[in-house]
Amino acid sequence: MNAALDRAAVNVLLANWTGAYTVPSRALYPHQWSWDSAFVAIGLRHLSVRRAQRELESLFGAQWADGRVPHIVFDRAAPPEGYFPGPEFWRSAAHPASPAVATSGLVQPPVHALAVWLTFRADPGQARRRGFLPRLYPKLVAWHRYLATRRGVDDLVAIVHPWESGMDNSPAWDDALGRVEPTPAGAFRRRDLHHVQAAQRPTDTDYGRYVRLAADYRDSGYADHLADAQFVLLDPMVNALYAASESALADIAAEIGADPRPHCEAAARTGAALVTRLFADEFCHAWDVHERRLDRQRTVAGLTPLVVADLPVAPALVKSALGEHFRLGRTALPPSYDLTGPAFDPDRYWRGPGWFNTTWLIWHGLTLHGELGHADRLRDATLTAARQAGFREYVHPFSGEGRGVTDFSWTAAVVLDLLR
Ligand code: 2M8
Repeated sequence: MNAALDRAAVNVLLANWTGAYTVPSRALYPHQWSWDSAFVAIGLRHLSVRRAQRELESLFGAQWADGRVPHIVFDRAAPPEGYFPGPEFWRSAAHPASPAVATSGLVQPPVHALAVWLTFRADPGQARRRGFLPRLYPKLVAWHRYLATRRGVDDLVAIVHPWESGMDNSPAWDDALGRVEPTPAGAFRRRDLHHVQAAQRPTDTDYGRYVRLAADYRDSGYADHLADAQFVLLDPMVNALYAASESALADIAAEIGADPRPHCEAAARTGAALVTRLFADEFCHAWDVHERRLDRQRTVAGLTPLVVADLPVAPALVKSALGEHFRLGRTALPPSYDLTGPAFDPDRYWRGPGWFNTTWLIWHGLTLHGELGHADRLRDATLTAARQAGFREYVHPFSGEGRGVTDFSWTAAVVLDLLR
């Protein structure tokens, strides 16, 4: 049974490989996405460590001179009408810090150093021969320096657009987005609805606000003046991955003979700030920097700080995962949003469906904190969900029925990682 699932996961990763990286989906996402590539590498390393390394190297090949790793790297050969917003919207070439290839100017959650470390660990000898870590380490350091300096707020990292959270239409952004005047729907053409039913995607009003925020950021010269930006949020998942990636950077530094201490200290500072600033009601929430308050809604992002080592509130997060809001072990996959929350929608994207990458993060965190029974059950449930639905983008959290696109890369990748 597992052999068939393994073969099917490998086939998805092979089919979505372009020669230099893996597209998330041939249909809906025909370019390279930043955090998708990190999850993909975590799976690909079991198939070909060379390819997993290449996946990450391709992404960092598009790093900006200011250290930012763009959330999309565009494939010149892909038809321009395939995805909105495309290169003509982002106009990265006009920016002095941009790379030779066209990219977006936003970022995504910094899971990369963790992916680089896990890729190294799959075959340390081969990675050493290729000089994989010495090549990636300075790029990862520059990436984290961008986040800490240009996006830093009191030892945490801010996002300036919902797309930067990876959880685009999460209800945690509703309040802040409500203050943004949407660009009229007639002023742009969505392409996503050619591939997925509207009921499983963000609304037109959401898109109008995404477009407004992205255009304003672009027109500021991607300047990161947080005081002037409309949407400035501290997201628990972005910061959990930043802390976990600083820990991975410490391991990488030690391996290549650099000083791990600054990374250990940064991981500890961010871990502590996650607790003091974002933890309330036994859960981690998003903080609105302008409004100076927590959004008390619960999303799966609030469980992902489990990936942070030595997190003092880990037992409380495990308890919250098992409780009525997420019912860990009693759903097909952990829902992306509170099952009892007012905005819960089991079909609509990041407002309820279960996702495989966030499930992998919870599994990884449970393992890290020694919760092996819960971790094993979650692994089994994830494999069952993939067997039943295939490698779908997301699933209905109760029935496990597939939603979004099929043959989705990170789904195949994290399933492969759980199988091997
Ligand atoms: C989704 O986001 C993109 C915008 O970046 C979109 O909807 O067009 C999100 O699920 C995001 O987390 C993911 O990285 C991306 C590609 O899979 O798709």
